[in-house]
Amino acid sequence: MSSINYAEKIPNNVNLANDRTLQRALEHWQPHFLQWWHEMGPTDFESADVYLRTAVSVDAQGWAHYGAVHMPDYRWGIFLADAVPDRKIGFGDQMGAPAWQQVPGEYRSTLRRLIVTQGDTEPASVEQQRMLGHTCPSLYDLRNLFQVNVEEGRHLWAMVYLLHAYFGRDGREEAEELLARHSGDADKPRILTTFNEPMRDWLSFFCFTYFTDRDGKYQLKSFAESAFDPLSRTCRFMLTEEAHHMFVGETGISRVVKRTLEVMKELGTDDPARIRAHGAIDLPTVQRYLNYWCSSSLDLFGSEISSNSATNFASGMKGRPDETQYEDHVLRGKSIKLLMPDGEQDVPMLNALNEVMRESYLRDCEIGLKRWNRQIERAGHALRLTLPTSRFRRSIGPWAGLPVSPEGKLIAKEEYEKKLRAWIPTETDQAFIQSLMHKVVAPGKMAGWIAPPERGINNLPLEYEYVNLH
Ligand code: BYC
Repeated sequence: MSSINYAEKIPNNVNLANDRTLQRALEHWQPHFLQWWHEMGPTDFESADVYLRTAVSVDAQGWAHYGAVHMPDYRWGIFLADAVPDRKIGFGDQMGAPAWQQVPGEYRSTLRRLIVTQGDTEPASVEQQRMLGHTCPSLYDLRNLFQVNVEEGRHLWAMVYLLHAYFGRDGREEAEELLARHSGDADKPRILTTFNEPMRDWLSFFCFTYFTDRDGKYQLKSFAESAFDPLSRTCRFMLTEEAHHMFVGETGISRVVKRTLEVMKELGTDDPARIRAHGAIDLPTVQRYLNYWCSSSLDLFGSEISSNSATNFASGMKGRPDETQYEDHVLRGKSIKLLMPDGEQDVPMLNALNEVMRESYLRDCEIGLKRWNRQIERAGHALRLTLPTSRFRRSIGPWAGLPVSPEGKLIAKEEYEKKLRAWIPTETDQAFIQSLMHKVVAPGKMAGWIAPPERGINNLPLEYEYVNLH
C-alpha cells in the first residue's frame, strides 16, 4: 500500500518528489488555488478551528485523521487508490487489453474534456455553498458543511493532478481555467447546469448533497472503471470521501422530517400554515425542494440519446457504475426501447447509456425516500414523499422544455405552468425557508426547524465544539 508523504508542500502518494517538473508546475498552481479558496470559499471562517478529517492513507480502514484545523491550512493533496497489478480494460471494444498508463493520442481531447467537466463541479459546489456558514443550524452542521467544502477542494486537486501530469500545456491551462470560471457568473459560468444554481438555504444544501453529490457518486463510479488507469485510481479514492457528503444530505433531510413530525404531533395538525407558524417546514414544502433538486440533477446525466456516451464507452474511457454487475461489457448490437416525446424508440444501447445510468441513479435515490417515508408512516400520516420521473422539468435532452408532470405525463403547457407552483418551491416558500435561516452556534444547540442528529462526529458527543469560532 502506498503511504502519503506529508512532509512535502503538496501531500501526495504519487511520488511527486521524483518528478521535479510536475512538482514545480503543481507548486505554481497551489497559491492560485489558495487565493481562489480565500476569495470564493466559505466566507469569514478562515480563523475558525474546524474539527475536520484529513485523508492520511488510502487504506479503507483508518484512511483519515481527525483534528482541529484552520481551513486555509487544510492539507489538500493528491491521493490515488493503490494500483491493481496488471489491470485490464473491463469493457468496450478494447476489453481485455492492458489498462492505459498514458493517454492514447486519439482520446486525448475527449478525456481532457471529461476530466475538466468533472473538475469544474468541485470548486463550483464550494462557490455555491460559500454563504451558508452564516445561517448554520448548529455547530455540527457547520462542521459538516466545511468538511464537504474542503473535500470538494481536494477533489479539484485530484483532477488538476491528472491535467498537469498527463495533458501537458493544455492541461495546465485548463487547471487555471478551473479557478477562473465561477458558479452563476454571467460571463464565465461553471460548465454544468446545476452548478450555476444559487444555494441560499440549508434545505437546498441537504437536497444538493443528497441528489447532486449522488450524481457525483455515479460519475465517479463510471470513471473508476475507466481504461485510463490514473483516472480510475483517482476516482476510486474520491468515492471514499463522497459517501459522507451523501450522508450529510440523507440525514439532513431525515432530521428536517423528524422535526416536522414532532411539531405536527405537538399541534395535532398537518396544516402547513400552522406548522410554519411553529417554525418547522411542512412536508409539502420538503416535497417541492426534493422535486427541484432531483430534477436539476437529472440533467447532469446528459441527453437520453448521446453519441458521446457511445464513444466514451466503446473506447473504454467511461464505463457504467459497477461494470462487473453486467453480463455484456461490449454492447455492440444491443438496443433498448426508450420513451421519447413522440413515442417509444429503439435506441442502440451504446447511445442510451446516459439514460441507463439516470434510471439506476433514480433507483439509488429511492433509498432515502424509503427511510423518510418510514418515519412519516410510523408517525401515522398518509402523505408519502416521492421522486419526480426522469422526464420532469428537464433542460437537457429530448424532454427539455416540455410540459411533463412529476409523474411523467405530457400535459398542456398552460396546465403545466399553473401547476408548477405546486411542484417546485415558490417565491413564498423560499422566503419562508429563508426566514428560518439563523445561525445557531452554541455547542449542542439546534435550530428549531431541524432535529438533532443521532450521534456526533467520530464518536464525539453532540455537545462537542465542532467549530471553535474564537
Ligand atoms: N449542463 O451527449 P450529451 C460531482 C453538454 S457531479 C450543461 O447530452 P454526454 C459533484 C455536454 O457537456 C459529477 N451541459 O451528454 C457533485 C456536451 O457538451 P460538449 C460531475 C450539459 O456528453 C456535487 C453536450 O451537452 N461529473 O462530481 O454524453 C458536488 C452534449 O452532451 C449537461 C461529470 O459530469 C448539463 N447538465 O454526458 C461536487 C462527469 N449535460 O462536450 C461535485 C464528466 C450535457 O458537446 N462529464 N451537457 O461541449 C460527463 O461524463 C459528461 O460530460 C456528462 C454529459 C455526463 C455531463
